[in-house]
Amino acid sequence: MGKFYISTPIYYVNDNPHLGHAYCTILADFFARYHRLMGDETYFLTGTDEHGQKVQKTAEKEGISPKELADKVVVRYKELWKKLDISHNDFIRTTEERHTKGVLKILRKMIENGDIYKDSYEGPYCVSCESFFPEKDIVDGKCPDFGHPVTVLKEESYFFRLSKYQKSLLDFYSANPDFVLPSSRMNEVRSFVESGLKDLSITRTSIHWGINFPDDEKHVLYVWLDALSNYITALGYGSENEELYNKFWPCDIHLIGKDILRFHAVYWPAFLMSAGLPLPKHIFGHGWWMKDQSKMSKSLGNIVDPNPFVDEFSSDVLRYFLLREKPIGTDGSFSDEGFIDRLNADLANDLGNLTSRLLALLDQQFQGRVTEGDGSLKEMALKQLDDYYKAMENFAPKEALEIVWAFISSLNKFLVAREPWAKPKTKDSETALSEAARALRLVSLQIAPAMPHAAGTIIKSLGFTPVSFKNFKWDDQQETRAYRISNLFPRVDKKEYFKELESKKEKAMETEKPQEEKREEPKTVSIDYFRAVELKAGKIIHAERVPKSNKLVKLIVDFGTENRQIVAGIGKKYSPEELVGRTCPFVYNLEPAKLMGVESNGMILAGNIDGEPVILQFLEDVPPGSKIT
Ligand code: ME8
Repeated sequence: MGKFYISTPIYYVNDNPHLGHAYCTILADFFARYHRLMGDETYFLTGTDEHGQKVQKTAEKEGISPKELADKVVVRYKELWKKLDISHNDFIRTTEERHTKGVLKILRKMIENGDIYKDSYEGPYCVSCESFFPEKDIVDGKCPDFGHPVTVLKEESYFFRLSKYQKSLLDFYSANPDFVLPSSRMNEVRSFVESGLKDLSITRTSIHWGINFPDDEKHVLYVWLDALSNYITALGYGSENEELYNKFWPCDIHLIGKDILRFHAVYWPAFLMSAGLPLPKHIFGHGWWMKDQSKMSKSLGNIVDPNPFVDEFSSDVLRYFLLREKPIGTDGSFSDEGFIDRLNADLANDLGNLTSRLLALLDQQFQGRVTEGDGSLKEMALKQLDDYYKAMENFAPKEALEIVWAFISSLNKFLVAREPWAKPKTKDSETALSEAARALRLVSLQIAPAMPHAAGTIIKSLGFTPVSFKNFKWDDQQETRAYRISNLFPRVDKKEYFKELESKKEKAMETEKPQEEKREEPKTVSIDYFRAVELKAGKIIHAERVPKSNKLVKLIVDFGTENRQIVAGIGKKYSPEELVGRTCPFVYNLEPAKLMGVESNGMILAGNIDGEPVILQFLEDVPPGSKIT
């Protein structure tokens, strides 16, 4: 029996889970379920990344402690994973005692190896990426990965001798060319390491929310050493019982988004080398789900919440869509329309119809009796199963499901050719239906990693006892009794669906009134009263009209340390194109509100000429984020 250990990233708790997080976790679940069905002893780990500046800052904004924030958000992750039938073996939180213990053990080993030293660091730092970047990579004051604004940071810091590991890393990549997958990403990583590695700052004195550096408590561990260690601390590394660690480490695959590849393919192996621990076998950097041409992110206001899709259609449907719609390595665009089309074509039509038609014919003609069939589909079935195995071993879910769907289409053709409905209760009809039932049993096994519920229902309704890939045999269970079920995936009327969606949105808009509270303002205000209003310069980096409104424009505004979404009522006077690139004054600490269903986090200042808004601008260039006092 083999062993298989797979992990997802641990997700930040400064934000609610969205479709991107769901995607990575579903992918990992898909592979974990497959390996369990292959008979491998499988360990599937997920969890949350709860320390660091992002969490500290969000908590401050919400007026709660970072731990309170983590406790609140972690529940949303756990609930979503339950809803999505995620079968993880463990869920690690970096605020757990077991994690701290393990991190300190790794750090101790790195110190013993002479790889940690104290110095001070000054350089461009991106708060969003929690990362310093080399000066040469900064363009227009923006980080090279995402274009977030960077600030110069100087502080005393402990460093890790990453530079010492440049050659060992390159040797390791040469010996393990499939360490990073897809292989195109291996080249990216190799070139990054070849271009030279600088030592890595691993502590902060400016952050308080994290694991303290031993014997120097003003230093807190920088989030990546803390976070990456979760992959072994969850297995008990550093505890009294390292049994799981000894059994499952090294990990077979760290599944991550391509955004965090460098941390996993360069820093993590170097940390492990320094601590004298084995390296993971593969790092897989999957592509992103995009919405409106951009990666989903809260600051761009384009995130998709997976919950309504599960509530309306089931977790099986969402899982199938995400796994099947785009290749794992590349980016894909999410649309409601694409979702419904996929559901109707693949699930309602192909699989749903095949299942209900076959079960109905078996019931009508043979009271559900399934016999041995005539073996006419066996060769094709086993050939496609072989191809499916290959796709799964290559971490290619879309391709694996395409193979199954090509088989489903052959089964539909097989029934059309044999026409069991035209010769009821004959021997030929019986063998054709029984043969198709055996093939559908195999289909249900092959879709089980993607759609555990549908797979279970199909196998049960065919009267077969569930098997795994390991003990699957085409000809076993010679006779069974099937029963009818209603269509597993009812067809969705697209027109009706979108009509209903629109009316739901309209209703939601009606209940969220624009913020037009009428308050008695005092005639004069004290300076303290005025100071309570935080005004800042912000640069508009994106603008688009709010659908169905000729007045409202959705802006993405750069405030130096973060981008914010702000809705402004200036759309009658200004087109979005005219607004992009301008730096204007904004009220920065206005209570968040929703305008026509769109979240707004601040307010642009504007004058008023004959009832028309006119925006204000500075006479000189003012950096985004400058305070206005
Ligand atoms: O980076 N499409 O956490 P995170 C697809 N805590 N996947 C997406 C996505 C999108 N639009 N957006 C996010 C962190 N993801 C660190 C990780 S690991 C030791 C520490 C997925 O909450 C993708 O897998 O920002 C990405 O790597 C992960 O969420 C980042 O989650």
